[in-house]
Amino acid sequence: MTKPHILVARAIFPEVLARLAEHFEVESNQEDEIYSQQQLTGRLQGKQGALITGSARINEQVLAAVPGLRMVANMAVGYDNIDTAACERFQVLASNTPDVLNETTADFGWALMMATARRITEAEHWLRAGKWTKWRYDSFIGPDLHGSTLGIIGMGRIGQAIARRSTGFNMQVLYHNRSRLAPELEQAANQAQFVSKEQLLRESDHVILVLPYSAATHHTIAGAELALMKPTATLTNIARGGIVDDQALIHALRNKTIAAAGLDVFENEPALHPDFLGLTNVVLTPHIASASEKTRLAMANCAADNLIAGLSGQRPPNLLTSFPVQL
Ligand code: 8YV
Repeated sequence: MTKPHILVARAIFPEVLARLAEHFEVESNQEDEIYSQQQLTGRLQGKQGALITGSARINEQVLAAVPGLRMVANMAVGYDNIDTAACERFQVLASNTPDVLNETTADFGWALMMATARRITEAEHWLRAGKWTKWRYDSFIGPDLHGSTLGIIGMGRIGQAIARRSTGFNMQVLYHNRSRLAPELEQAANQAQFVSKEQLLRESDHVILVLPYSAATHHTIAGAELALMKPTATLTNIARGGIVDDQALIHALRNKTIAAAGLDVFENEPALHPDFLGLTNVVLTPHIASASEKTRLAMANCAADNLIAGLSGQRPPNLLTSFPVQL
């Protein structure tokens, strides 16, 4: 029996590529070229499956141009790059990689939130520039984390992992979510309290965004929302850039209507709004929240597991589409 042909659209761990090669004829992009949509469509010709990341957009146009495609496996939990409704119409299976990255991403959310509140990168840049000539009582002072109120917008599995970590900091946790969690999950999430977005923004000292991106969550945080926040508050975004209106955030940071922001994701990443670079009260990282060796390997293997299952007629463990899986 001939093996199905797949595209691995970005560079991945060689051991995962070797695993895939046992099941498939693999065309891989180990040079890690960023394909345009046109190049992606060209590379997908003759392929039954693809392992992709957030940089590949699977939409109506791509699906219409690749009639033989049967499955796309995203190496990410967020799948705003995949039009799942179009996948349903074209009967192309789609999967993501939930759970394997929860704890690593929660760790990073804390790291970014702490660096933001305690001005770690700003202080380091100052030190490296040779400006440290004396200690001052008010050098790089910022808000405390311990004993403060943490506001989590998006209380899925990663949000809950962030909340659990807050017990050691003796924080009160507020959350806002599409729906309220079951009481036992709220209890486990440091007794998190379900509140409106407005109450959360008004009362939190540190707000962290962990919600999925969609048309419904586009600019969840824009000018009106930033205006509700305390001038001493921080905002951390580890979700997707489009959840925050960059222009409004830059305005708030510049005018110090909020204290600081920590951003791992941006509206047009990897191109970020140039004004962020001129601000000292923002910590900027290049979309690395899931970047521990163990987790990235687990994500790649999870995407591979899904693809292997789907293209052999079995139900992929992390299926996003609802039509029946067939060979
Ligand atoms: C990925 C992420 O590294 O899982 C997600 O949704 O944002 C990250 O963990 C990135 O999207 C690569 O596809």
